[in-house]
Amino acid sequence: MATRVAVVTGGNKGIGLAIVRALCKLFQGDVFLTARDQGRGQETMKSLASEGLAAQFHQLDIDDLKSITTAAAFFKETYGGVDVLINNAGIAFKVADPTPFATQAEATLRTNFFSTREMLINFLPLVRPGGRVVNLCSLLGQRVLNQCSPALQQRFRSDDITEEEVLELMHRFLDEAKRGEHQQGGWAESAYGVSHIGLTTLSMILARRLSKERPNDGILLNACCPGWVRTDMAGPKAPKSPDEGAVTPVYLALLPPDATEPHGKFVSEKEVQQW
Ligand code: NAP
Ligand code: DDD
Repeated sequence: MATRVAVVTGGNKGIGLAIVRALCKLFQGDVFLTARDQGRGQETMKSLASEGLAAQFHQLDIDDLKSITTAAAFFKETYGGVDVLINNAGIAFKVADPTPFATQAEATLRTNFFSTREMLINFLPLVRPGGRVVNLCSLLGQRVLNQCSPALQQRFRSDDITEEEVLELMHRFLDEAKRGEHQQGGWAESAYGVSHIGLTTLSMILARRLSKERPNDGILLNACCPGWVRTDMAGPKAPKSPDEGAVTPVYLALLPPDATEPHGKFVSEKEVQQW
């Protein structure tokens, strides 16, 4: 039988690193810590080794399509596929950051939505039967959706929204943000929140597509919130440690082979949430 393999993006620190640690202990197969910066990734690999944990490393910058396709080709050639994919890499501007909203919106949607979508486009075809895909999102996305116009809420919550429509809505948000008109357009004032509205909705669409196109493969794909976690992104006042933040993503990554759910859901504290 082929060696099983798990891939974590943004694994050099924070929740991603905690997920890699947990998988090293619990996943039966090879665990890949990926990082956009080779040096930061290798430094983290050294600290994992000093803890007696055996992860493997591959460079992966999700904002760089060549980096994504190179990594995908590596996993196809070396392992014949991927068994667990955790899309953890993400960015957030600090609340007090003076960068103009439109610039924040561009950068935040780029990584959290568009680049994560590129990961899914390139890696989903590699996911083997029984595979698990976990997209790190946030309850903040849900809160921000509640602050958007009823029309936007209706579209993002509808079962018939398509990938093309989500893309169109993300581009519309960016265009309106550039003109300073996003609030008139029905959006709330949070680029990070909108990026996660997009990624959570996309996760639901891709899960429906998997069920339709690969009905017998038993792949489970979900979005989740790790909670508010003490990391460089969220700061020292957050209540959860990175290991505690890793609990829900790791639970979804290790759903047992005979599990049929959750699939296409938004999960927090290991519980399916109303979207
Ligand atoms: P973090 O400490 O800032 O770590 C983010 C990780 O993502 C870093 O490894 C970073 O790499 C990586 N990254 C960013 N852009 C990347 C790119 N283009 N390609 C590859 N890697 C990239 O953040 P965190 O708190 O651990 O957050 C991890 C995920 O959980 C994010 O998606 C975040 O939105 C989500 N989340 C976090 C919280 C929270 O309270 N912390 C709550 C809800 C959701 P570098 O070190 O090279 O920058
Ligand atoms: O929950 C999350 O997603 C974290 C923690 C909560 C939080 O303070 N933020 C969102 N997260 C990442 S850090 C950025 C802040 C935040 O709310 N920023 C304002 C915004 O709308 O982006």
